[in-house]
Amino acid sequence: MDQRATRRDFLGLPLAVPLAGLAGRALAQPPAGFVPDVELELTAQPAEHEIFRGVQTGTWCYRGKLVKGRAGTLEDSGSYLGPTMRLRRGDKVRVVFRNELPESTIVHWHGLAMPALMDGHPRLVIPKGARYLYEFEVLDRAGHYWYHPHPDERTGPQVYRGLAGQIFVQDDEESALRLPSGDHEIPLVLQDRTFDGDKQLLYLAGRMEAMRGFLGEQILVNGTPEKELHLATGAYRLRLFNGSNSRIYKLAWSNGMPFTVIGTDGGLLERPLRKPYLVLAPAERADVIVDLSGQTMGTSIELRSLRYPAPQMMMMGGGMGRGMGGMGRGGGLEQGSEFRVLRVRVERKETGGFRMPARLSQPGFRRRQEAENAEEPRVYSLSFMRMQWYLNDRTFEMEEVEANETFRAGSVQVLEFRNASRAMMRMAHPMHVHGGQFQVLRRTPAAEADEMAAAMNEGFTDEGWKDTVLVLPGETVQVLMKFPRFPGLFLYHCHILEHEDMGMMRNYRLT
Ligand SMILES: [Cu+2]
Repeated sequence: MDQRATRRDFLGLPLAVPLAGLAGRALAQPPAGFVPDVELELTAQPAEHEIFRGVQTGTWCYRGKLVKGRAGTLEDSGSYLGPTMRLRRGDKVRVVFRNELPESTIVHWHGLAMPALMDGHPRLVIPKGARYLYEFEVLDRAGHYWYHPHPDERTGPQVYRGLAGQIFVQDDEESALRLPSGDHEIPLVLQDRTFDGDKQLLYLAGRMEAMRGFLGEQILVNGTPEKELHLATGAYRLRLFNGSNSRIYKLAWSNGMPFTVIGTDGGLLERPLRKPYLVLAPAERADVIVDLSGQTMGTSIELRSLRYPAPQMMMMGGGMGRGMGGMGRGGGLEQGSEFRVLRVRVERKETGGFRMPARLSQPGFRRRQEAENAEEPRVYSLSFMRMQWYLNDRTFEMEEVEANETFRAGSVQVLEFRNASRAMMRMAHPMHVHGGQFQVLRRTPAAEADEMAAAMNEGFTDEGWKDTVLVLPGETVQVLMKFPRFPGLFLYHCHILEHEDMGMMRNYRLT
């Protein structure tokens, strides 16, 4: 019996129920055994949003409704982004997801450990008009997670049109720190988009652009162009999240302030870290404190993305040194360009300071020796051949799993990603493993000196729990993955969404 059938029996109703035949029965007769603390309805649907003043832009978006749970569990994002979910560790969550898009989709909960059937694998997509019943417990630490679609070959365009939302998980360890909160805690979703003359979204121009990954000409923060924050002379907690399809940010403050980083993808660090700049690849998150208490009124500070050398694909038959960069529509904001992300204006006086705790959390790190394969990492190559990206020397097949892609559920394993892209096709790939978080054990730089590495190295936050790690051209990165205790099919893939859609994605199986 396949797992899906098992799940269906357990629930007493099919996972994907045609809307017409449901008549609300799923909600009226919740399955026994699972008593949710939080119950949500989530719908993906076409919509319109005012991104530019006075103009409606067509989008696809998530709409949410809180059926049961604490007030504040669901927060409108104020933009085309989906509602923000605020959950607590240990919450039992039920989500009745409804697809009202003109194509199939499914929801993935990025960074959270889930049973396989709750994880949004592409084989579980539902057609327009159908529902999918999610039931899961929040097992993860306090942290900044997110949700987005995960259909095969269509994740890039669906996320691009607006289908993404944030999840903040809280726990007692975090609450005890009394970090800046309320209007002093600011989520910042970084995305790049391209608009036509009517301010409608434009996506890829073709396969060449897909190989490089989509790069938009306009930076949006929380769905807004030219974002400004009007702040007081206090300390703020910024929850940064790169929601772009393929843009890598090298973030820095225009006045030279270092970043005080307190958390990564999988929650709080052990201790705060100082970084001169911060590298944020697609899907990565960073939790930072910015202390404006020493600033004078009227000060304006920019959060910028700094220039860095981004090796790019060379055109077949094109002259040496001619990058793919110029191939995109319009162009102007290539990977590695410098630009402003947002502006901070200090406008109010505030008394009472925030004291940074010396110790933030007990991350519960594992040691390499705890891995089943401590001395024999599983090796996965990231490679390019004949206009196609590969992972583990293969492309995605819906149910396919190779011998080196099978692990014992609940085990700790060393995985090694080798970015083997060669001279003509050197790109950095943000590698994401579903099912939970990992630690970065080791980065081995490319044999030859690499300009990109020199420009990026101080901006990685490898000291915390991660679910996505940027692997530079020629670099080898070893991670210590703590697999969930749930058996079944999960994914690992490049989080450049155009690479993922192209098949730079593979299954792994937990047994
Ligand atoms: Cu990639």
